[in-house]
Amino acid sequence: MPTNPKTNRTGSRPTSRRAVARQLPHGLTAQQCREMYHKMVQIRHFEDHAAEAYAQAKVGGFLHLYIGEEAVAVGAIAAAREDDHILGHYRDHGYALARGCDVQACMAELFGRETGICHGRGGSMHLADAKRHFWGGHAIVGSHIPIGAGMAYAMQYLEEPLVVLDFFGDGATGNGIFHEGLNMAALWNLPVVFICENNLYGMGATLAEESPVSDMMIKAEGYTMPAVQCDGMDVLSVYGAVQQAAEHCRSGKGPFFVEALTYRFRGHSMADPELYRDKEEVRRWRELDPIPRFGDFLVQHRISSQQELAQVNEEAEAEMLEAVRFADASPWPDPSTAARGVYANPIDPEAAQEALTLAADPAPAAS
Ligand SMILES: Cc1ncc(C[n+]2csc(CCOP(=O)(O)OP(=O)(O)O)c2C)c(N)n1
Ligand SMILES: [Mg+2]
Repeated sequence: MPTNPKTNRTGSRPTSRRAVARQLPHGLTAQQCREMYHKMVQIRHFEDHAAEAYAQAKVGGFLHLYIGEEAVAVGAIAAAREDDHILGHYRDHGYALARGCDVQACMAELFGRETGICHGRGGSMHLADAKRHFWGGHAIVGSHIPIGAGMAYAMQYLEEPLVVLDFFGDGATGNGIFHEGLNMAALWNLPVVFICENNLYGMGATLAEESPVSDMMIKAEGYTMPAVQCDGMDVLSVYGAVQQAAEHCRSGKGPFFVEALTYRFRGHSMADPELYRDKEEVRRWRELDPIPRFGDFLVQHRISSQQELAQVNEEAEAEMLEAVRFADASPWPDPSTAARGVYANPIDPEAAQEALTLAADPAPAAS
């Protein structure tokens, strides 16, 4: 047998990076995989720093961490078009960063600064970025489910080939508004992917305490909506499920329900002492951490080396340190602008005063 350095012992060529990439699932390229890993790492580091800043009283209001669930936002949003619409609940840092929102502007928003992505008016629960078609960040559980259906109706009406990804938790499926949203979406055949993050808890309530069924996808059946369950700790599983769902919606077949089985490693919010679950359960789920798991996949498929993964982590850390510095140094919003952005067409204060005066002192009735 010739001793060609380009051949292995049995004479066949060693698999090249390109050849391995061709075998990737769901038609993904190696570059897309690297980007998904990068996004998950970015979110993890962002939230570690957000938690630290919260403990230093730099972040006002509530702070709900997405740590452990990164594969859901990243896999789902990577499977959508860049201009598809995104809505989510208050655990929203992952959606924003997965969609490519500016890291510094997101951090400054948590710090309540004028340079924040919503000029410091929204805080952690209300990140939004209209130019990236990311419509928030909703604090009222389930409130954005019919809003997502409404946006999907607009896409259908305007004949835009866009779909809506609407993320919510298992807890939201007990709200009336969830059923109204799914009902309307099914009746009107709307292009919306409902993505339920089943993380086993709604605040301190376990799944068994909050829902008569443990599989949330069963709830879609009542609306004749196709549904799949995916492994929310595996970015590839989420990608595949949402790719299928988005294709279905885009081809005019109506809504689709995706249930991602996931787990939050931290409490409901930073104010949660976590008395409702034991540490052993958390430890077992931490073993499924989506980031090292996908890192192993990248190394095994020779998409990235261990050194490259370490570099991604180092760069994300440096990026977040810079984001915290930026947020700290940013100015507070001017209090006189507090009402700006509350209404799309702000009420003219003089006209409002005139209307109030007239209402208080009506003209005498004609005799
Ligand atoms: C309409 C409404 N009811 C109650 C609350 C208080 N609340 C905030 S988060 C939450 C739990 C929601 O759990 P889930 O939907 O599973 O999302 P997760 O926090 O697990 O991501 C509740 C009850 C609220 N914000 N809105
Ligand atoms: Mg939940």
